[in-house]
Amino acid sequence: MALLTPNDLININKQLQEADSVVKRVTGLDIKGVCQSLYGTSPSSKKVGIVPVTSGNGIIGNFSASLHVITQYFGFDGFVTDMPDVSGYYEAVQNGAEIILMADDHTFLAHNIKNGKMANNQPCTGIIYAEIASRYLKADSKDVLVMGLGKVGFPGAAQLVQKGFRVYGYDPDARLLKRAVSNLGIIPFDPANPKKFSIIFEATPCANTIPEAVLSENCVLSTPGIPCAISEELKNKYDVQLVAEPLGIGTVSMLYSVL
Ligand code: NAI
Ligand code: PYL
Ligand code: MG
Repeated sequence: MALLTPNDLININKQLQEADSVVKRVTGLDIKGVCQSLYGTSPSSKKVGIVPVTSGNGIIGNFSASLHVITQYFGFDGFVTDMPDVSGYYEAVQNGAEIILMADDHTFLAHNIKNGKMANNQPCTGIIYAEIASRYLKADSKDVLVMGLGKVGFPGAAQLVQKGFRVYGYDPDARLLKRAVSNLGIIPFDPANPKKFSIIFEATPCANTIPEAVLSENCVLSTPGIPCAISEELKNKYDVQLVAEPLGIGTVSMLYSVL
């Protein structure tokens, strides 16, 4: 998995506010509203223990602090433990945490220890970014382009198929493209034979993955992918509604999914 850097997380509160205002413009709902509608849950100030994890590449500067900001932003009662790892988990539970948030290099989980529900960041991120894209108020058709069909992109594509969209998908990994075609019934997208879309969902770890030929004026590009899928120049040229944020949207999707 591509790991975040401390730089990605600078001023997460401002990044969240900006993302929230784009989501409102695109869908008519704020991020909380999308989560409520998606999961049918709403938070009642749940206590969330955030446990730093030192294994593998270790602690990412700003990661736990950003999760703290994110929990507060969305109305949860978050706290970061003083100790990391097993001692941190123990500390979180001792201090009344109802939900645990913790991540190593492979898995970022939310575990509601009261009701037993558990969420993984990758599918929860794919599902909410796809859901936001699917709610675009000015969409001109039910056609959606999905770029990247990996651990985030596949569940996002599944969400769009389930909602009745005509999903075109592309991944340079032929195995993953084949899996999405046979399991989800998506239409393989051929970059050499492009068409325009008003809704695009992207989930890759690469920059500039969106060819100019697929962009329609004022299209929505909903993308958790880091780095960003589109250049500033193309974004401005087509007046793209860009939903992109490094951690908070995926995290709140996890939290709502375990309530
Ligand atoms: P993954 O490695 O499972 O999937 C990425 C897929 O993108 C691969 O299958 C790869 O073949 C494909 N790909 C590469 N270049 C492409 C191109 N030009 N066009 C189409 N597909 C292309 O990675 P995963 O876990 O799905 O993560 C995707 C991205 O999302 C990463 O950058 C990750 O850091 C980011 N992410 C962001 C989150 C957020 O909250 N913003 C949360 C979780 C992940
Ligand atoms: C959750 C993000 C989204 C993109 N990549 C994922 C990532 O960076 N995962 C690693 C998280 C490690 C956190 C570290 C800490 O500070 O506790 N162990
Ligand atoms: Mg996010």
